[in-house]
Amino acid sequence: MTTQDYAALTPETLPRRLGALPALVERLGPADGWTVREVGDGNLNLVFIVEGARASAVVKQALPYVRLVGDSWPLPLKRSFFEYNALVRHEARDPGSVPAIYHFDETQALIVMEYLSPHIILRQALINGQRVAGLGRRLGEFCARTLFRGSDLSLPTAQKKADVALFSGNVEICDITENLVFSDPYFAAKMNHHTPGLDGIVARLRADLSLKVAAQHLKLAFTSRAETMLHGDLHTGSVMVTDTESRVIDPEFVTYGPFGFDTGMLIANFLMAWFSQNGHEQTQGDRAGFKDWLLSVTQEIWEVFAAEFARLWRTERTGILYQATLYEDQGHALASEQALSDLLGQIWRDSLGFCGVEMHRRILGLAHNADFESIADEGIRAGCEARALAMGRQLMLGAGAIHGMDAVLAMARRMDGEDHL
Ligand code: SR1
Ligand code: MG
Repeated sequence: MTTQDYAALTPETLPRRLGALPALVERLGPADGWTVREVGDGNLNLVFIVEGARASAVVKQALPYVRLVGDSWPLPLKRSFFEYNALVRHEARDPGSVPAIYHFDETQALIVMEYLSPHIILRQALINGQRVAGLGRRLGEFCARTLFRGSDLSLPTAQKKADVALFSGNVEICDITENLVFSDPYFAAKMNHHTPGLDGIVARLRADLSLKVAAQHLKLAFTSRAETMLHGDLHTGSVMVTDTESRVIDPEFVTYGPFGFDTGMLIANFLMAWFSQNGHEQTQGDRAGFKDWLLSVTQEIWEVFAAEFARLWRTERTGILYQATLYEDQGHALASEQALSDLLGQIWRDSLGFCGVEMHRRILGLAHNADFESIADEGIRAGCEARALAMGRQLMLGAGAIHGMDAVLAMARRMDGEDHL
């Protein structure tokens, strides 16, 4: 097969084209009994739920262009290969954290995987005001395990270098992040859009030269510091949940980058969920308890991340960095603890910076999030977004002086009562 053999699936063609695939037939039963729905609501891909007599599965297929924009923006199918490889590594590094993979077809750029049911997208749950038990713990562990175990702290050096080389092929996807996250929000880029009432604060942010410099320092970190395998797009739309379970999906933005990128993106999306809650109230204050829960989850993500990262440092530090031969084996365990503390401090500061740019780009750039977009009243939406924009700026410019999540949450609470329009 060549790439010319690729054809996008439709609900009508899927049973005929995949009806002989053992990965599907053996699980679902014969294809003549399948019902197929296309449910993709993301920015890039087709997602089909295939229901058979015995079970169901998901078929995710890349499109050769950006779905959100259309075929004027081509995007290579190879991102499916990178996503598959990332999922395999996530499963190995944090078993049970991602959907089970049943089949991968590189030519058709499709992955057949477990249908998570009755899961919904976490972002929608947070808009609905639904709590998820164990969410902070699960996401904190996922970040620590995948980030630690994908790095030179853990991997044999040849394997880490091979993976850096492998994932460096995900060029066009990285280009999206490099432009949409780190540059476009800070000038009037063509595809940008924002809520009309934000014009004043947007003009102020784009005239803020320190902010532009901070954004480019962060971009330099993203492009040059190949510290670990990132999920690369770890927002609340990349997590599926029930009331008690959470799974991470959709790592097609995988690349090697700084430890703090995934944690920063994730924290940003919880803070945006929090700032958006005033727009989802039915009666004034009826989201107060839920907002407290959101901040407690944000805190738990970081606390669990740091604790699990430290546990792995003490028990699994088998890579080429900070070897035990230099520290513990010399009776210098205290120096190892100091190095760990320094590294966690660096990851914290990086996380705050990445958190800030993510908050900006979801409000000013091309790809917005439903937390804010689903607030019908533009005036209320603009107020919520303005607070998030102001907080993003403080995080980017003040990262070095914000010592701990308590300070971040206090800042969010304070800003929630302010008018930044
Ligand atoms: C053109 S793609 C826009 C965004 O969608 C993806 O989910 C990533 O977040 C990307 O930045
Ligand atoms: Mg995605």
